[in-house]
Amino acid sequence: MLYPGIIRKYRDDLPVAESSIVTLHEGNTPLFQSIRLVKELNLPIQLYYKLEGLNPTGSFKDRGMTYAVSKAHEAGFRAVICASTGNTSAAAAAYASRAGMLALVVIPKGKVARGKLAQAQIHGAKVFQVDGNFDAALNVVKEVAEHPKVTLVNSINPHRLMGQQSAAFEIVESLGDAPDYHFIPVGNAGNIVAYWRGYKAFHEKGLAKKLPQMCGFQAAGSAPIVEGHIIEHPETVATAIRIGNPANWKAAEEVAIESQGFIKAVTDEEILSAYKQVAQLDGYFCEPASAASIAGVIKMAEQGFFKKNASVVCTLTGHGLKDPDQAIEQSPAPIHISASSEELLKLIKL
Ligand code: AN7
Repeated sequence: MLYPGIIRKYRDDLPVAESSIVTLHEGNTPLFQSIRLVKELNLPIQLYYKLEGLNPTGSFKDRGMTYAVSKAHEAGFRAVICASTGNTSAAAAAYASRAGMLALVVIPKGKVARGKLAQAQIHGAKVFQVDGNFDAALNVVKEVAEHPKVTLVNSINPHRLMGQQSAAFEIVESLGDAPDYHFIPVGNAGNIVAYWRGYKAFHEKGLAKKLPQMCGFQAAGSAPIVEGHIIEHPETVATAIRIGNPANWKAAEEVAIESQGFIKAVTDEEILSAYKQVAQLDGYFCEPASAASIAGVIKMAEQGFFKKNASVVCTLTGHGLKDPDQAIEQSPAPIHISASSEELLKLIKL
């Protein structure tokens, strides 16, 4: 049978008229077990990556966007609008094109990874850039969304988080239960809230016996929740989570408390190190923001945090190809040789 996307898979949780469903068959992403990274770093855990970069537009945003755009289509809106550090705009543009709607996108100038901008553009979104960060862009779109033909598809839109819960459902289906710990990057803090709601919903239905501790990670230069105040000028190489005033701040703090987890920070150095390690040891290329979750696992393991053999899921939120410039910057330049095998063989040790 053709996999139908999350709305048709979880029909009771995501109500919308059948004729309004806008899907790119998102979801059903693999849960992929770390073999070499856990071994090399001596991590005493069963570590799984939820590969959200394998969604149709290359990030977890597709789960929320299929539902938000379907509901917008059902309600008869002409256009969707979002502010974005990149992935939301890529997903909004793709789903709007599928729905025959207009996507309006407002981004912080110069701070959106190239792959994401390319996606918004090729799907035909109208892309605007502002001098200022994500938070400034969000203020603009909130005002435009007051227009009767336009609706907001940032994660303030409750349909987004309802769709994103589906990732937690899938994890429980894959493992047969919730994991002991769930590690996740935090930007606007919507995803951590969505996962928790998803785990709780399956727990209440008796489909999961336990609930995970939710462990969120912000980038140290953009860590308003950790520092307890708005960051006026957030900075981090992980541009996806370069957010100084998260939309779901309060709700995320409640999740950390209720799940007996926490929200902490990892430095750009730790993020980039994890980014390279998962690519070079486990063969998976995620974007820098996604690696914040793995950096968090490594950091907590160093502090002896985990009980032995605990199951840990890390959400790898977006594909590495989203941000090719960062990958190239983190790697040695290609070695120039004359077109000869001899010269190549002289330069390597086998
Ligand atoms: C790869 O696209 O906010 O904590 O505008 O793209 O739910 O915000 C992206 C966020 C993590 C943080 N990883 O998730 C946007 C945007 C990646 C992301 C996050 C984002 P939230």
